Formats: sequence, C-alpha cells, structure tokens
Amino acid sequence: MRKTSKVPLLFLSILFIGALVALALGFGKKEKVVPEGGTIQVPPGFEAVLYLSGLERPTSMAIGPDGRLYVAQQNGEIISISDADGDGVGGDKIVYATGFDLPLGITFVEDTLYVSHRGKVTRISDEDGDGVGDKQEDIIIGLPVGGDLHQHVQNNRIVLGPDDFLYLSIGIDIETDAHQGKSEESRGHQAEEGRLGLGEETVELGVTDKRSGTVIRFRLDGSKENIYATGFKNPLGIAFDDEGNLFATDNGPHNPDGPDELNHVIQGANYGYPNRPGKQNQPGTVPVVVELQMNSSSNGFSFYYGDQFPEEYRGNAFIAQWGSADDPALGKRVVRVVLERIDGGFRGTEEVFATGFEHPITTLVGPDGSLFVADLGSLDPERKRSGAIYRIFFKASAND
Ligand SMILES: [Ca+2]
Ligand SMILES: [Ca+2]
Ligand SMILES: [Ca+2]
Repeated sequence: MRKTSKVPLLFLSILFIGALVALALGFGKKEKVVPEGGTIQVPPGFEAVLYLSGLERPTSMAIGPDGRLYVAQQNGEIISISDADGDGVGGDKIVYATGFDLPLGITFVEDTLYVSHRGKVTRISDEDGDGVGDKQEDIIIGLPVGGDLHQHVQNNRIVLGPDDFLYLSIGIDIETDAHQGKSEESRGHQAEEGRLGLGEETVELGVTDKRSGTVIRFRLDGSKENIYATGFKNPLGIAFDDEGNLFATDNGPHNPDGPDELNHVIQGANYGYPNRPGKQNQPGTVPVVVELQMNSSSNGFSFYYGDQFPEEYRGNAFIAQWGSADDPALGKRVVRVVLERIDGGFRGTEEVFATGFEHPITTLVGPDGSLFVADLGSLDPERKRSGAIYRIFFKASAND
C-alpha cells in the first residue's frame, strides 16, 4: 500500500523534472513526457496510462459534444481536457465552470451540461462557443443533504434515461444499522418525527425528506420530479445499460458489516435499506444483482459498449471501488461485473479488473473505446492535487 500511495508523487516528480529538462534544453512544447501506467495493473493485453495528473480530487466525468473529457473536481471546478496531439494522453485544460459546492455528478444532454452538486442540480451551456460555460440555471434546489456527521452525503450521480428523464441518486444522511431490525413501520414513524432510531442512539435528521436514500427522476427543465425507487443507503453510481435498464451501486452499512451492492433499479421498487443489506431481501424488496466487496465504497461505474475491448467485455459494468479511509486493503480498484439475465432480472459476478489506484471514484468509456478511470487521489490534505485520470486501453496487437 505504501508503494501505491507514492505512485502519483513519483509521476508528478517525473513530469516536473521532465518539464524542467525540456525547458532547460530549449525543446519547448514539442518535448513531451508520457508517463506509463506505472503500478496500475490491468489484465494481459491491456495497458494503463496516466492521462492527466495534478487534479484536485476529481469526482465525476462526462464526454462533451466537442469530444473533450469533462471532469468535476471537489474544489467546485468543472474542467475539460483534450488530447489535441493524439498521443493518447490528455493535454490542454480549460476551466468550463466554477463555484459548485461538491459536484458529484455531471452529464451532457446534447450541448447542455447537468451538474449534481450539494442540494442542487444546475444546467450550464456555452452559448458563444468559447469552451467556457456562460449560461447557467438551477433546475432543482433543496435536495436533502447530510448533516454535520455525514457532510458528504447528498445527491450523487445524474444520468439521462431513455425516456428523456434525468435520473439522480441521493444518499441518506444516517448510519442506521440493519441488524437493529427496525421495521419499516418503526422507521416510518420515526422518520415522521424527524429522526431515525439506532437502537439506544438516535440521530437527528433535521429535515426529513422522502427523497433521502432514493433515485429520483425529473424532466430536463426540472419539472415532474418524482421518486423512482427507494431503500438505498448511498447509491454513488447509476447507469443505464444499452437496453434501458437502470442499475445503481449502493454502499453497504458499515456496522454491522454488510456488502456493497449493485442493484437493478425498477420503478417503484424498494432496495431494502435500512432493514436488509445485500442478499437479505424481504418481501417487497428487490434482490441485489451482485454483492460487492464489503466496505469497498463501490462508486461510479459505466457499461462498456465500446468496440476496442475484446467481445467478452461488452456490456460489463466497470465499477470504481473508492476504498476505505480506515483500511487500505479494501477497494482501490476497478472491478468488472459480468451480468447475466435470470427470470427477468439480472445476476452478476465481481472480478478484479484494474488495481494500483489511490481512491478511484468513477469510470467512463471514451469515444475511442478506452476506459477512463478518475482517481480522487490522496486523502492527505497536503496532497489534494494528487487526483488523476487514467486511460485503460486494449492493445489489439499485443496478445500476451
Ligand atoms: Ca496529448
Ligand atoms: Ca462561453
Ligand atoms: Ca440493498
């Protein structure tokens, strides 16, 4: 683990020294340093390269209508990156927009970028075409967010559905314990009173909002908002497959240990939290597609429909597992979930795909079929610019 955490620093050092050498020798802009994937391990035939480093805790990615890679960062900035010289590594960086409070989800619908940030969904467009957003409008405000104990719990990812509704996943700002066996009735009763029980403990919720721990959907202008599915703890990733089925990851309860989950999200269904983690579904709740590594913080993901990876990867979900602030052995990897249909639903298997990251937070398939992985970087406040984007690609010629 010590080795892993040093990697980005090493990359930065190489970049920095390389840049100094280039300047000193007068090579100017043409001299480029292309870092290799270093200790990112990928299956035979694949390769990982550092696409861009020095990012300030990237959280979410989207491909723009201009083909550029847009990245939201924890500092409230949304930047765009391109690979203008075509060497496979990101180069120029433009700040598209700033001032968001913890943006965790971005997605484009045609020319408009939708941003999910703390309590709000905002849409931005670039009317004058200079690459910088200039028209901005909040379409949803007042979404439930975590209190002091759970400041990072809020509205997470946003994706466009086949029905032209935007789907948004929202965490719940409590750490209720499934093993307490709180009934739906008791939970509902306490929720009405603005609090939820934790055995002897009680956590004040502040404002109770039925949208906590759900997936909601709304029209592109924010109208017709409604709750789509309930019973999630912190669904940090949502994505549609190519047949229009919606899936969501969910972080399991930390105490007692319960697995993280990948769920097939059906309208009106309940996914069990806080009463039943993982497979322990009760009547009226939907079984998980696959239980994922416990406490791995299974986060953003995307389905692979590119034409670069071998056929057996097509339709796989590539899930970034952020890891744990307490246990460096957990997560810190990208897993591949192979899905199969069963009785109208899905079942999946979790396989490790790529390792060696610091805190990978989401994946995205690029226009050329490469898989981008956003790594939030180190949790050390001194190293907040250690975030990076990696690009994983398949080398068709190298069949080792
Ligand atoms: Ca480049
Ligand atoms: Ca503009
Ligand atoms: Ca569940």
